[in-house]
Amino acid sequence: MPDSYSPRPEHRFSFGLWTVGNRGRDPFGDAVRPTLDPVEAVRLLARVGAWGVSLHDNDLVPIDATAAERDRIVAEFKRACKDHGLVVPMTTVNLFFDPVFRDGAFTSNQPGVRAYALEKTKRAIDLGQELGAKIFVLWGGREGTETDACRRPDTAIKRLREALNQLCEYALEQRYDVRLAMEAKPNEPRGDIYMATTGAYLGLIPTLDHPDMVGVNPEVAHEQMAGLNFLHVVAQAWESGKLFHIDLNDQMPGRYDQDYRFGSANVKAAFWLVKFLEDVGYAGPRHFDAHAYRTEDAAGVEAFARGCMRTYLILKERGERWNADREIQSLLNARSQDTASDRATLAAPGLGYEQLDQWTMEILLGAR
Ligand code: GLT
Ligand code: MN
Ligand code: MN
Repeated sequence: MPDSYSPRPEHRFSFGLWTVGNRGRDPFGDAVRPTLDPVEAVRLLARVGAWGVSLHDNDLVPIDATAAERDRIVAEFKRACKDHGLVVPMTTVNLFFDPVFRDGAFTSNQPGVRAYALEKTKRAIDLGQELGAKIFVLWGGREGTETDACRRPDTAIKRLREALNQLCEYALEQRYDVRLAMEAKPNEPRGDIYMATTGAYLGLIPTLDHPDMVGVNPEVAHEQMAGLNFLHVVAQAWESGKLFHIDLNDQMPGRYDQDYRFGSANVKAAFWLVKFLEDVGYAGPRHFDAHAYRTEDAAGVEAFARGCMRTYLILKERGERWNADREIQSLLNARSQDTASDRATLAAPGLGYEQLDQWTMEILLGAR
């Protein structure tokens, strides 16, 4: 039964093919779910009420496909999206799975690897344009080290900058309507990844030849892995006009990259995040980059996908309630008239944040 927490296209919820298609493989255990054909994934996403589907080049087209196979697969996928009313808001490139990328793609010491990575990425951008995607994500999961004996890290940064400049040049030459969104992660699969946090990318972007074309795609779990407050990361990206895309999921502190269902681990952090995105009017995709527990079958995967969106919408409604709560608003504004100029008067009153936080908890727990 649809209710007020049911997803609608205007909510702009999207999922990667790799998320609902995740087979539950981990470093210690094999797949527990069968391969999900991309067309099947589109059907599933339409059924649960998603608006968009995103993909890596090789989620759709196998890395060794012939040109004819590629065209057939892409045409079939486009038709499935059209038939089911799904859009492709974002695409990306897989620069981490194949052994050729074992020591990075754009930052590799082997010029042949760097050239191959650049070509593969250009083809992936072409594919994105064919599917109508205006955002192209780059996650440099293999751009890192286990030992820093391999290269000077500033060399890696220079190589990365060079690659991004060439990709922007390519998009401009082709007159493509696309912007790049850089995704950071501190580690995993590499011991250390060069661009460890979104803040690192926000520092790199102004040094590029076409900084306007490049922004960020922060992921909840990745910043939490680095021990950061994700809301503050997102706020900085937003405030500098660089929040091009966002990866929503969840994570317990101090763990490996868990990619849990959105809001399932840190409800309060998820609440502030949803409230922020809604309050500022973020208009981009609400993209879930997560996967179902390894214990799940197809029904569990569906419950996972529905749960991501439903939790978002519940938190959105709680945020509206918070904003409309008179007591909360008056407590929040209580000190904004404090214009006294002497230290003692300014330092005297308590700020009421214990009460404010408790009221927040009560809204979240359904008691207010
Ligand atoms: C991979 C990674 C994600 C990235 C994807 C984009 S792939 O699953 O864990 O965080 O967003 O390359
Ligand atoms: Mn991600
Ligand atoms: Mn992740």
